[in-house]
Amino acid sequence: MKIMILGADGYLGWPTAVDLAFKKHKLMLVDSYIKRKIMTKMNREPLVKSPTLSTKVRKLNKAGCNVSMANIDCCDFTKLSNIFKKFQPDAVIHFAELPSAPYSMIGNKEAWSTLDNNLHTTLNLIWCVKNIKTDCHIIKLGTMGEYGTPNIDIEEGWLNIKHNNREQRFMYPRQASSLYHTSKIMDTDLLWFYTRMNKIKVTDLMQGPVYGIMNNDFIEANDFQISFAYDDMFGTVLNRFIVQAVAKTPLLVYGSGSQIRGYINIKDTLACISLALENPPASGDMHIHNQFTEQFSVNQLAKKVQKSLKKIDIDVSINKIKNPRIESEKHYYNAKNKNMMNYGLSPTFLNDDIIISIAQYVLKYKKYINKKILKPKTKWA
Ligand code: USQ
Repeated sequence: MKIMILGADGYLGWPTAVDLAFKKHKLMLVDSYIKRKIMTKMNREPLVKSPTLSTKVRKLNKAGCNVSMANIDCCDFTKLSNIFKKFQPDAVIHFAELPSAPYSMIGNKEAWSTLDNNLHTTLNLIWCVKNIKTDCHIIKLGTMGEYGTPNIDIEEGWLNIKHNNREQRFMYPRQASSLYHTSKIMDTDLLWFYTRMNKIKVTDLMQGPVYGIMNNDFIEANDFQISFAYDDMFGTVLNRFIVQAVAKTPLLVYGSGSQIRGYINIKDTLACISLALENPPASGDMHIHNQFTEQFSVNQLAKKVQKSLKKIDIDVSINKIKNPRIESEKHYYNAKNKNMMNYGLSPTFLNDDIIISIAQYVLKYKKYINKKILKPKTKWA
């Protein structure tokens, strides 16, 4: 297939590019490096720096892949549509969004940059598809956080409502607890609007917090490491706990630690993206899949990390600190995740070996850990 990846430089974009390049798809990688620039400006570098896409793409092509790249901002409609027109993709995987809840809550400027970037990139992509190639499949990385923590089971995207003896299928109610997550609700709404109006094909992958690293010969041989963030803005909780343990600092549990989320290993993220590519919706239809494999509370995650890392002589304590976020801590949480399993996903479950293998990766780069960026600095209120 001819596949465009928007946001191909990031934690998920780069591994996806490597995975699909070696599956012999023809790729066009797009990135403006906005996240790199923000991370550098805020002194929150990922654990290991990776070269920019041009160097990496050259090596991919030397290894027999068929990959091009464009360093453009998807917020620029003219530039995006020119590339889209030339490449004529069969599918576009859209990661080109600012992904940080804490960043979006710093102040007005950060709120606007999150909203502006995320809605602009999504709307421009939709316009490329509807004007240039309507049968192109849009795969957008959504987030489980769009649903929030409702007091009823979380279905996969849709809910049948019976009201005064009449029935209708609606989008499952969304109620997020950060501006970032709210921006994702808004772009979902844009996609659904144009699916109805212009008969485009959309898959929305409602993903939970991702953890882990990608073990890949090409990445390791060339030292093209993934963008593994562990800081308070861009790091997800399990990756942060493992870095905190390796740095011999306590695991920072926000609030009571009873918050429950659905988690996924990055290997399964890649598998889900391939499954989404293989199972496109019909024109005028929108698939929504909940993309996580297991539910944990933050306390359970912290205890798992503590117990597993004891096996490699890392002793770590757990610190409950005042929650910098405004989020429900004690809540019902039961989210469905059957769609991907029905497509054939065989889930990777979190166990001691996986936690130890991530810790061993972090240990290799221990000297780069910046302890100053571990504690949360953004308060929601
Ligand atoms: N948490 C801690 N300690 C930490 C960091 C987080 O206790 O050091 C807690 C948070 O309070 C929260 C939970 O862990 O209850 C998850 O936090 P997170 O930072 O791992 O995840 P979140 O901010 O929700 O965002 C991340 C990604 C985002 C993605 C989302 C999926 O940054 O791009 O959309 O996970 S989800 O959470 O399902 O919405």
